[in-house]
Amino acid sequence: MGDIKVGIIMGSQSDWPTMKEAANILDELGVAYEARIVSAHRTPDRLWDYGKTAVERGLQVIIAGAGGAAHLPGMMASKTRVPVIGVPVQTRALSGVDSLYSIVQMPKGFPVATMAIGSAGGANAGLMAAGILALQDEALAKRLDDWRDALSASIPEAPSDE
Ligand code: RP5
Repeated sequence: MGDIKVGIIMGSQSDWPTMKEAANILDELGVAYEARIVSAHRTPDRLWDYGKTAVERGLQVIIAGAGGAAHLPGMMASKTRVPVIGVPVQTRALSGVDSLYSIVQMPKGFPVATMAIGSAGGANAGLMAAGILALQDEALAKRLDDWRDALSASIPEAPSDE
């Protein structure tokens, strides 16, 4: 099994700015990951191979982002028991509500942990993945606690005019 425990997959190059939010968080927390373009519609065989080999390759969390008819996270969840975190990418036509509905409403038996639409969802997917891995990694748990404390400390108690 490899050192990479998180797979970040996305339907298109155009999803990368959103999914890079997850990658940035994982970089900050010192979590190794891989990033791949895996499209449910354009590269279905790649999706199947990725899902089929995820467990044996040692992946413990898959973060999957897609926009529009966003079938990638659900299809990946149907192919592997590795937990899938879904990120609905914001779209021009329907603002990402299409992506959200495509990802969140999974049938019983094949869950996708669905994040918020867009960049906040991307970042939160990274934090969620880190939180899952931190259950069995004390050093990562400490880094994640420190990250959360720093965020809290950065929030002022009173609003300013600037
Ligand atoms: C989806 O279609 C992708 O996940 C992306 O969000 C959307 C648009 O893809 P491009 O046309 O930009 O490649 O499959």
